[in-house]
Amino acid sequence: MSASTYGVTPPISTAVPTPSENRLNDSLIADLKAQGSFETEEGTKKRAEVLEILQSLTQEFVYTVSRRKNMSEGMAKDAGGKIFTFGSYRLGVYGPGSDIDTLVVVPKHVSREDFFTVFSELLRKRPELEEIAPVPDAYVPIIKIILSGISIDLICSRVDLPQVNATINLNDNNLLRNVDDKDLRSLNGTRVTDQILLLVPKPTVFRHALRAIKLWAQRRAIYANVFGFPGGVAWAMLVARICQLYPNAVSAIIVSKFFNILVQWNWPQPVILKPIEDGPLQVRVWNPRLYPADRSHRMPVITPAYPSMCATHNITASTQKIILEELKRGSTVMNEISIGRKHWADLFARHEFFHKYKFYLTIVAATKSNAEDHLKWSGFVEAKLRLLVQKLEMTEGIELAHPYVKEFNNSYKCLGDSQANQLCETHGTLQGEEFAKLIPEIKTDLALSNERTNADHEVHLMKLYVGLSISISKDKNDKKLDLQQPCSEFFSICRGWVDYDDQKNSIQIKHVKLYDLPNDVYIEGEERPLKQNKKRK
Ligand code: 3AT
Ligand code: MN
Ligand code: MN
Repeated sequence: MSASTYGVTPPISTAVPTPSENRLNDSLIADLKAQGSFETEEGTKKRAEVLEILQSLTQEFVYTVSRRKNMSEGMAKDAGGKIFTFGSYRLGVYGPGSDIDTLVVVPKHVSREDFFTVFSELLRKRPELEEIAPVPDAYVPIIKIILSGISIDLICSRVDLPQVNATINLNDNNLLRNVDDKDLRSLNGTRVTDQILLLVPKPTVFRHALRAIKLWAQRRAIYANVFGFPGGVAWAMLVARICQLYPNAVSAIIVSKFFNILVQWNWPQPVILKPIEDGPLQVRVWNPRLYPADRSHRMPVITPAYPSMCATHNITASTQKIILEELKRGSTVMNEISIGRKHWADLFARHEFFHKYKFYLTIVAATKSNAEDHLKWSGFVEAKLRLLVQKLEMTEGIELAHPYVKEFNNSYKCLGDSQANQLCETHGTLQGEEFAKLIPEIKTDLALSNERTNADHEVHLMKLYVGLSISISKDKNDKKLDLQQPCSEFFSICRGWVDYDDQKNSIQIKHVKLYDLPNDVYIEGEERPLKQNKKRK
């Protein structure tokens, strides 16, 4: 196979590693180990065992449903059923805390409803099951479980076949015929991951480089699809593209080229791993010449499996600026690492989000009800945050609206309504943190909340942060920053949620100055920014 087999252009260089590049690579692997990136051998063995359980449960599931539909013993046995994985486990970049994303593929006479009833009953019978949370009405319907201590995301897809046997190949586009949208989305996770692995010249080089990039993106707080940054699949495709361009390079060189190339990339030129394919369905394939929405993608990274989609459509003007800044920083630090002036740990240094802005917005979504209701409400608000970011970045006087990539959750048992209201009122600030110390905090556990314990005076709070760079100059006194409009538009969107109940749900936005941020946004060992005592000019 010639090197140019991989990707849409010939490679940039087919050079093999020099001794010093090999040494640099060894130090990268050692650092990744030291940072806890790899799962232990026992952990990996346990994961394989759990997957074996899931495979046999899947066959039992298909068999049970088949028998109930009056199939003969033999036909029911032959109906099969097969599991596939996707996500970090399938890519081989999982750590000790990773879940296993698992797809259950079933023949046409087994329905999604069966998955949520029959399969979930089978799971509940297993002694290894520690938690189970089915979410049947999600965009991708899912059962989240913990089995033998391992988190597992289970999704299900039905294909238009009477039997699903061990040799089934999900890469066949014809398998997508006659499946509904939810099945298509479910199949897509595995199809995309499988394609990525087929499209890189050396999977192990790719994996180690991706581990490094994931660690870097997480530490720098630019890993979060829902908040307008690339997610796991997008980062994987970006690394894969670099691997195609340097087919013989070691992981450390891939990381270095990753920064150099992406910092200079001619966005919105898309990053693609192979020519975009046409296929047998009436579905949209990413095409900026045809669709104006696709033309608006700022840093498109396109999935390789039919139907190709843009994995980074959530990126906004602000998050693009932030990503490019980080790529620039990465490139600078990486050059210094290459000449021995800096270490890998410098590349992986923690972000300074809660140090670097003078003003922050705190978005607080509160639920006066049980934890389950809060999960739905806060999830909805979270998914809408990037719309607020987009409105803010179009507001005069705002240079940059920087969303933080993690939500904070707290739950309390209040004495009564007035305490509950005051709690919501002050949450998200230093002062609110003091007030909350008077109120007993409660642990929320989805397994417990399913039992619908008495939720009287329970208050669940989620807060999100957006850092603001403001560009109004001092001498233009007549212009004051006015955030009324973007905020009220955001409120309308949130309150338009189908299940919105103003007795239970609330949404607020607070302006918080740097020195008024609560302590819980800082991690252990991280010092709060200290107010300088110098006079302001
Ligand atoms: P971890 O090692 O598990 O942290 P990961 O890359 O496996 O990293 P996830 O398990 O969160 O990350 O996601 C795996 C895939 O599941 C990525 C994406 O294809 C799909 N996915 C995750 N969250 C969503 C979502 N909210 N909607 C649709 N697909 C999602
Ligand atoms: Mn995962
Ligand atoms: Mn997952």
